Amino acid sequence: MQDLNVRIPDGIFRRLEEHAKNHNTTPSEAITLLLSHALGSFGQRPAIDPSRGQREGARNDPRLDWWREAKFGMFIHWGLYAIPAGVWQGDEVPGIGEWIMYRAEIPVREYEKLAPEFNPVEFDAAKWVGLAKKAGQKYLVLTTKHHDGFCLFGSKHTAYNIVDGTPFERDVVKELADECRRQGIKMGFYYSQTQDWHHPDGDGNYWDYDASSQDFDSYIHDYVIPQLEELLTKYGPVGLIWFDTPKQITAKQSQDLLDTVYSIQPDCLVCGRLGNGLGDYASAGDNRIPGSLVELDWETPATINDTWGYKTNDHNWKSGADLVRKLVDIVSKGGNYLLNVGPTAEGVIPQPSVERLEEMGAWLDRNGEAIYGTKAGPVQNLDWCRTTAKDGTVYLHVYDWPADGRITLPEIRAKSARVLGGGEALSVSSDGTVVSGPTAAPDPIVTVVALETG
Ligand code: FHN
Repeated sequence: MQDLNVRIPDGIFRRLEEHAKNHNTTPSEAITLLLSHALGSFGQRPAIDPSRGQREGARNDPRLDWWREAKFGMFIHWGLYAIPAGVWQGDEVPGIGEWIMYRAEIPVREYEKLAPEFNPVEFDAAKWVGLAKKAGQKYLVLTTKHHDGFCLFGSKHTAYNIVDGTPFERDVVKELADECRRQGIKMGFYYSQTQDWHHPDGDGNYWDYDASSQDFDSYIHDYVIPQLEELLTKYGPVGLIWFDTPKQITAKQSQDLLDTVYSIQPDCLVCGRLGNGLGDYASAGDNRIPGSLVELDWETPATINDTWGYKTNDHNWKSGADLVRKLVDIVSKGGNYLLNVGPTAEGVIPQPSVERLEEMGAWLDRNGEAIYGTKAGPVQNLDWCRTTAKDGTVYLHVYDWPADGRITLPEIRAKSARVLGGGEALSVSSDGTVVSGPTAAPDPIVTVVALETG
């Protein structure tokens, strides 16, 4: 509750904790949800905005098969904002770290001075990709250009990039793309197509530029498209382009970007945040998990603490167990989880993120069979458990292990049951609806029981 800076009476806090537990969230998230209910805004904010949805025909498109199987990816927000890390001229700037230029209305000429300071000598692509692998993440999405306009790749269309504008002079997009290929992880590129606070014709910088004299269409056609062409021709096969915050982009401009991607790399996927309903898969709101099953290909992008770009003073880390439960919850409803890390200006992924990702990876080592390549499970809307399914097996992800060890599921007829992670075979009642196991939860985070039904 500290981040909200209000005192909550003990009784109410306990009820929030209970609500949080039942809804697989934290007390802070629970209060945000309750407040949004109270303010009547919840109904107007669906978890998946149709304009960031899935284009017609994509639901059965086999190009998405690798992504459907992957379920879990690593998001990386990295750029010049990692230098101020939430503090500008001695003052803490509230909000997410990568928005510091906007929140503090830092003039382009001032913010640009960060580039010659950017020298992430600790950056090691093999370490970052190795961490994603260890965490059980199957794809990685890097901010090649975020809203501040700074590019993490060498570009002939601006010198405001890591190769030409910093003492580091290394193309981290190339190093990461090569390393992903080496370690068998799909590489995706985040690219802010609408907001660009550095480009005179980009969206969002109202403190330096006068919107009425901007030429946004020229920015799209003479800058964004040529940069996309670079990203799609210089770094080998690209798994996906993760566009973001469509805002003023028109249907024609979104279509032009889509055509650019498909014409160069037909297999490259495009995230729903391209806008105008044209994405290959839908994108939920940040940190938003739909309340129930969604019949689309969709993804929740999410933070481990409360920021995407690194902030020195954000220590509000979700626990490893909470993150595992969020992954399970999302997968049980048919979605993917894209979980973010925000490396420091030196190029180091913060240790609390490393620890949590390793904890998730250890859980996935035991239980990955119930996550990768599965579909949403046949039983939804249970408090104590989530379900996923594949090939004649239903997986029960049990949050609250029953004290008597008996699990009853009238909707399912099991022929046999086993606990994942080397656990024992469980006995099944003759009608296949009751499974009996140990009285103590076999897995301290979430126990998965595989029911053979086929
Ligand atoms: O404005 C961005 C934000 O900085 C961050 O990149 C997130 C990640 O999903 N997307 C936008 C807000 O939704």
